[in-house]
Amino acid sequence: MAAAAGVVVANGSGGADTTAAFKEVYSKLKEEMLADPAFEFTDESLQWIDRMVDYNVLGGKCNRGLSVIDSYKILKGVDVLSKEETFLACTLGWCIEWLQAYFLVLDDIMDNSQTRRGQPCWFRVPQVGLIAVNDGIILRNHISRILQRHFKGKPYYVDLIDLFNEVEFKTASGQLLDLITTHEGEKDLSKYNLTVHRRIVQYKTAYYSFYLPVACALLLAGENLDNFGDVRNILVEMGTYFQVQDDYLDCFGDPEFIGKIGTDIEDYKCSWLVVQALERANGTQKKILFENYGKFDPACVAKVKDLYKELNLEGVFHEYEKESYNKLIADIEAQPSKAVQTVLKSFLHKIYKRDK
Ligand code: DMA
Ligand code: MG
Ligand code: MG
Ligand code: MG
Repeated sequence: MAAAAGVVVANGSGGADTTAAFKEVYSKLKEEMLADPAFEFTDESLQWIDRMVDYNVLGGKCNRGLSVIDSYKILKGVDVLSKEETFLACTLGWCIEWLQAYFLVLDDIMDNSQTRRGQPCWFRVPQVGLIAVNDGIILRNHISRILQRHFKGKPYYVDLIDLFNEVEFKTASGQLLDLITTHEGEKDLSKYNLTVHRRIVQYKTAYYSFYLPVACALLLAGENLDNFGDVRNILVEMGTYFQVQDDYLDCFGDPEFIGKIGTDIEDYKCSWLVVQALERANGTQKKILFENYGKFDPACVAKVKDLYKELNLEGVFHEYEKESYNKLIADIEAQPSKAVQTVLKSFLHKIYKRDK
């Protein structure tokens, strides 16, 4: 039942043709969701889903989704995919973007955030509020509907379902750690360290953002994921590096440019920055951190940010960024397959030194 998109992808990594084909598949998938025979839509529910899906699934960089197509081409060793292959790769890419939308809608409620992708968080939109919780559940269900419609009958269908389920479980468990760490022992900063941080970010970010796109491409290419443990470990490392960037941008990024206003200091998050600050602060500086971290008062937030600057955390981050990059490149070059090396390097180059 996999209808072709009508566009052949014929260029390199994330190019204009890939993006155009990808966008076209979005329209088709959304139309299918709005005509799902399992539900008798009313005019209102149809309009709601149409707007809700556009609002939350679109507007991001689509790095995760586009990586499925790029990775699949590299693994197959071709520049051009057939219409059918293009459609399937784009569809899996969109399933990841849908998964991301589902997590972000709920993450913004839990993190009490204001903006996302340059607009108010979905739950802040008038008349939405906590209906956003159910919208998150709908977005998750769309993924199962899309997979069933386009992949049921493929030899790798069960593996695909298992993959999405496992990655969703890991992410939700990471979100749990992220959220309970902030209350544990009533705001005790001395519990925050790199080990705690690492566990949180691997689960909440790395699996769905990095492992999942490549694993989707591997399944499309007919591979058995059990044979790619090393690749998985490298992607989890890359995802850790990506979340450190996210933590850095939460404080030092330009909200206008990154499209979201940081909340990590107010939310008492176990951010990479606070962990680094704790490792470097003297007694007086620690006192400032303990007294001001996790407070909504803008004056307290400003004191924490001033301390981060005093401790030169910008410099510490840039050093970390270089080291992570070099280590990842070395691990990637130790991989036996040239195609796998290219997949991993192309993903790394999409995020290295990102400012968004
Ligand atoms: C992101 O953590 C993790 C998921 C699963 C959405 P975060 O709250 O740091 O993300 P953001 O900075 O985008 O709100
Ligand atoms: Mg958040
Ligand atoms: Mg969060
Ligand atoms: Mg963040």
